[in-house]
Amino acid sequence: MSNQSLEAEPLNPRNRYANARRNADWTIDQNWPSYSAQEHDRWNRLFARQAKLLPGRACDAFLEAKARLGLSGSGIPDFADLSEKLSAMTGWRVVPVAGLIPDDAFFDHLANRRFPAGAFIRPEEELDYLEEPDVFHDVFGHVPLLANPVYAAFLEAYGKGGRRALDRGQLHHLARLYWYTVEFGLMTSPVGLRIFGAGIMSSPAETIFALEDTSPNRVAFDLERIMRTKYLIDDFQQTYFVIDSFEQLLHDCYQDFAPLYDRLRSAPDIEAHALAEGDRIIAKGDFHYFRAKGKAPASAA
Ligand code: HBI
Ligand code: FE
Repeated sequence: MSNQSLEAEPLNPRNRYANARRNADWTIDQNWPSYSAQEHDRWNRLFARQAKLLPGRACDAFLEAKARLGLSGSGIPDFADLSEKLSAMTGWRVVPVAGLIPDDAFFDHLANRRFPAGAFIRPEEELDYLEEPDVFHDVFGHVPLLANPVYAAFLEAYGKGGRRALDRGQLHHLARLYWYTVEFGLMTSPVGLRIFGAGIMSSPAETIFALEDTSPNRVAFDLERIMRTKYLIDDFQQTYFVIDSFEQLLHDCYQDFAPLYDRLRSAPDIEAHALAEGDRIIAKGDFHYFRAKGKAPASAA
């Protein structure tokens, strides 16, 4: 090996799409043939782990859609193929991006039923937790529910609402709605609580924690309360919110947000661990997990 190659900047192992040429709408070429056997194998291992854990824990709509879309443990999906199947169901397509994209571009895609999904797969050393959404978080975690017509309508409405929130400078309020539903939402079922949030769905540890641990609060969904609630991005949630159905989620969000945003301007934020006046409490957390990490707030439990 010449010493020249020793100095060469190693390809960004974390995300080999980071410097990919991108389109004006921030999409890139997934270049599906470029995935290595190691990258496909990593997808397969992540998939197999969740496929074993999720029956009895993921909501039926997710499990049914995952099967209907043919998502399997046989390699990273080709977004073009996946989009053909998905668009025939609800008109949604999956478009490849290199990582997080600007808010306005993100919302514009959602408002047009295009889900921006990271094309890279996490490196081996980040198998269990990663900051930025990779192909497993986005395609395994988020995409299946886009095959559900009611959830599909909700996410399109979220995209349209996102552009309005940006114009009002209140994106942080709307981002909480996304965080506590699309990313970390739970739902009731006749046989107990079930997962629908992608951040939980794609994480083996949080799949168990969100449903079975006594540490977090679990509170019934309330739109205005959620939009006042702060969240942590680097650990499990201290409070999970629970919807009864996607119909309820769509119905509760199908309102003129203007008066809501006006009230929110003057409403104090609610801490991630706190219970609030009017909460319909499903489970009050004992915070032992957070206390053990020295993260339990003084006033919690
Ligand atoms: N970009 N690729 C990608 N994925 C996201 O989930 C994402 C994003 N940009 C902005 C964003 N999310 C959030 O700021 C909004 O949900 C508020
Ligand atoms: Fe996500």
